[in-house]
Amino acid sequence: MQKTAFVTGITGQDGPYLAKLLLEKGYRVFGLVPRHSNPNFSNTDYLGVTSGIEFVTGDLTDEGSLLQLIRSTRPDEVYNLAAQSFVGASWDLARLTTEANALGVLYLLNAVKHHQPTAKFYQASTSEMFGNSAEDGGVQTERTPFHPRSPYAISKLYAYWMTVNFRESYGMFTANGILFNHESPIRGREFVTRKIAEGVARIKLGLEESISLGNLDARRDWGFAGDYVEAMWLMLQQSHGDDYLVSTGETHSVREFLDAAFAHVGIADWQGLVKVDPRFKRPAEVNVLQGKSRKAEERLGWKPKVGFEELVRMMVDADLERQRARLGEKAFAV
Ligand code: NAP
Ligand code: F7E
Repeated sequence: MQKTAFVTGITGQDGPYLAKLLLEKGYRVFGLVPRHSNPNFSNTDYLGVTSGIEFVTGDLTDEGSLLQLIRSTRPDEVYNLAAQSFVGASWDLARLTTEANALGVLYLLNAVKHHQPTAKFYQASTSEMFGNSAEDGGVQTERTPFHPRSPYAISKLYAYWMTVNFRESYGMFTANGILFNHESPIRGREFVTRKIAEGVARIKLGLEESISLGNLDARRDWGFAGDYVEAMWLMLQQSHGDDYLVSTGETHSVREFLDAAFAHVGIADWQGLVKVDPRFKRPAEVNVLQGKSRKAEERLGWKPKVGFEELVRMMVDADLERQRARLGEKAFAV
C-alpha cells in the first residue's frame, strides 16, 4: 500500500529534502504552500522534486484550511516543517512568529486529531529552545533544561510541549525532532552560513567587496539538511512517538565558518573582507550550541554523514555555480 505524507514548509529548506526522500521511498507527497501572489518553487526545483509533489494551498494560521486539508488528503504521516524560522526577525515579528509557530501547531494537531487520529505527527523542534542552558560540560542532550532566548524559541517551546501533550492526552503518535542547525545549498539567504557562502562566492568573482555580519564568536553545531530529514523519517517509523535530539556533536564559531569558506576559494587573509555591523547582532544571543544525539544513534540508527568542512565546501561551490550562471546569463543578454 502506498503511504501518504502531508508536509508543511515544502518550499523552505527542509521540505524539499524531505520530499525527495519520501518520493524515493514511493510515498504520495502533499505539500502545503501558503498563498502568495508569486509562489516560489526554486528550492523544490533545485532538488528536482516539484513535479512529484501535489501542492495544496493553506496556512498554519488558518485552522479551517488545515481541517479541510487533513480530511481530504488522509495522510499516514504529517511532517510539520512550516514556521517563521528566522530567529533574528522574531523580535520584530513576535506575534506573527507566535501565531505560526505556536498556535499553528495546535491547529494542525487538532486537525489531525479530528480527521486522521492514526496519522504519525512530526514536529520541527529546535536546539534554540535550550538557549544558553547546558549540562554535561556545555553539551546539550534531551535532558538539558530549556531556557529560550528569543520569541522564536519561545514559540517553538509551546509547540514542543503541545506535541508531547497530544501524545500524553490522546494517545496520538507524535514526535519532536530537536534539531540543531542544519544547512545546505538551498538554505535561506539571510541565515549566516548561506550569507557567508554567497558572500564568499561573490567576492571571489569580483562582484562584491565585503560581507557584513553580526556576532562572529557565536558557536553552532552545523549539520547537513539532507542527513537530518532522514532522522525525521526514522522517528515516524518507530512503534511509538518520542522526542529525539539530532546534531553532529561538533561546534564551530561563525569565524571558523568564515575561515573554511574563504580557504576553499584560496583566500587566507579575509579579515579586511568582513565588516561587523551591529544591525546583525541580536538582543539576546545563544552563545554556544553543541548536541549529543546518542538517543537518535542508538534507537534510530541515525548518524550524520556530511562533516563541517564538506558542508562548507558544498555550500560555497553551489553559490559559485549560481553566481557564474547569473554572469553567463548577463553576458548572453548583452
Ligand atoms: P525555512 O526554510 O524558513 O522554511 C519555512 C517554510 O515554512 C517555508 O516553506 C514557508 O513558506 C513556510 N511557512 C511559513 N509560515 C507559514 C504559514 N503561516 N503557513 C504555512 N507555511 C508557512 O525553514 P527550514 O530551515 O526548512 O526549517 C524547517 C523547520 O525546522 C522550521 O519549522 C524551523 O523552525 C525548524 N528548524 C530548522 C532548523 C534549521 O537549522 N534549518 C533547526 C531546527 C528547527 P513561504 O516560504 O512560502 O513563506
Ligand atoms: O545564526 C550569528 C547569529 O541565523 C547563527 C534557524 O534555522 O537554527 C537557525 O537559527 C548564528 C547566530 O541561525 C550573522 O547571531 C552572526 O548566533 O544562521 P542563523 P540560528 O539563529 O542559529 C536554529 C536551530 C533554528 O531553529 C532556526 O530556525 O550566527 N550571526 N552574524 C549571524 N546570523 C545571521 N543570520 N546573520 C548575520 O549576519
